[in-house]
Amino acid sequence: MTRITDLPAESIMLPGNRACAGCGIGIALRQITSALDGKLVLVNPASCLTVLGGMYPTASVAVPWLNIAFPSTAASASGVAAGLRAMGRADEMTVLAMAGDGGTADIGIQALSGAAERNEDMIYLCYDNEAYMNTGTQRSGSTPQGARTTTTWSGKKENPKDVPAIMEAHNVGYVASTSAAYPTDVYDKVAKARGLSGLRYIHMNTPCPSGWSFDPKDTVRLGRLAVDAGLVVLYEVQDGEFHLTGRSAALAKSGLKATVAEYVATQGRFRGMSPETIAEIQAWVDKRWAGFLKREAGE
Ligand SMILES: Cc1ncc(C[n+]2csc(CCOP(=O)(O)OP(=O)(O)O)c2C)c(N)n1
Ligand code: SF4
Ligand SMILES: [Mg+2]
Repeated sequence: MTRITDLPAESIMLPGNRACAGCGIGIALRQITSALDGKLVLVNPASCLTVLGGMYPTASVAVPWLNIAFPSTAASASGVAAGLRAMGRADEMTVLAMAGDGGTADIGIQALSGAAERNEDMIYLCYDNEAYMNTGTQRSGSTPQGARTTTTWSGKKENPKDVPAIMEAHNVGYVASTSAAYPTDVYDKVAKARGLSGLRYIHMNTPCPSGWSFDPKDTVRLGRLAVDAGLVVLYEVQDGEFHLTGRSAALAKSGLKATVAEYVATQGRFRGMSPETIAEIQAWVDKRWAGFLKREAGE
C-alpha cells in the first residue's frame, strides 16, 4: 500500500479551479490523474466536476476532457475506447469516465449497465457527493436516509442505492469502494485499475461542504468519520475476490470507531433528525457491516 509520503509530489492538476473551498472532488482528482500518470481521456457529464474542470478557454487539468450529455457517460466513453482501438492507440492512455452519483446511480445507469455487460475498456469512477449538487442539492438514489435536500426537505426516507453491488452483479473484473478522504486508497485503487482491462468500476465517497453543510476545513475529517462509522466501507472485489482495504481492514479487527449519531451531528443536512431515524440507520449500518465482515472472513 502506498504511504502518503510516497504519493507523487508533482501534480497534473493546474493551480486553481472553480470548485467550492474544501471540495472533495479536487482532493481526489489530483490522485486519480497522478495514478494514471496524466495519460487519460476524461469523459464527464454535467456535474460539479464540469465546473471544477473549467470554462473555455481555461482548464484546471491538462488532459483531454470531453463534456458530454448527462445520461451518456458510459456510452460516450465506450465510443472513445472504440476510437482509440481503431487508431491502434488503446495502450497509450486510459479512458476515464468520471461522473457524479446522480449521473451514475440514476440517469446514467442504463448506459453504465450496457457498457458493463459489454465489458468496455474503461475505468468508470463515480464520485459520490450524495446528491445533485451542481443544480443546488436535489436528492439522488445515493443520498443517505435522513439527509435534507431541496427535494427531501424533511429528510430522505430511503437508504442509498448500492451501486457497487449492482456493478458486481454485472461480473466486471474490478469493483472498488473508496473515499476522497483517503488519498492513498484512491491512488492505489486507480493505479491497480489502470493495469487491468475491461470495465473497472470505482465508487468514491466525496464530502461536499456546501451540500452537506459543514465547514470546508472538515472535509477529510468527516470523510474519515464516515468510514469509522461504517457508513462508507473501503473495499475491492477483483475477479470475485473480496477484500476490505486500508482503514476498513483495520476496523474489521478493532470494531467500528464511531456511531451514526456522532456522524450525523457533524452536518447541517441531518439537522433535527429523530432518535428513531438515527436508530434505524444504525441498525442498517450494523447489518451491512456484519455482511462485509462475513465476506472478509470468506463466509
Ligand atoms: C438530461 C439532463 N437533465 C438534467 C440536467 C441538469 N443537471 C446538470 S448537472 C445536474 C446534477 C448532477 O448531479 P451529480 O451527477 O450527482 O453530480 P454533482 O453535481 O453532484 O457533482 C443536473 C440535474 C442536465 N444537464 N441534463
Ligand atoms: S457543491 Fe459540493 S461537490 Fe460541488 S463543487 Fe461545491 S463542494 Fe464540490
Ligand atoms: Mg452528486
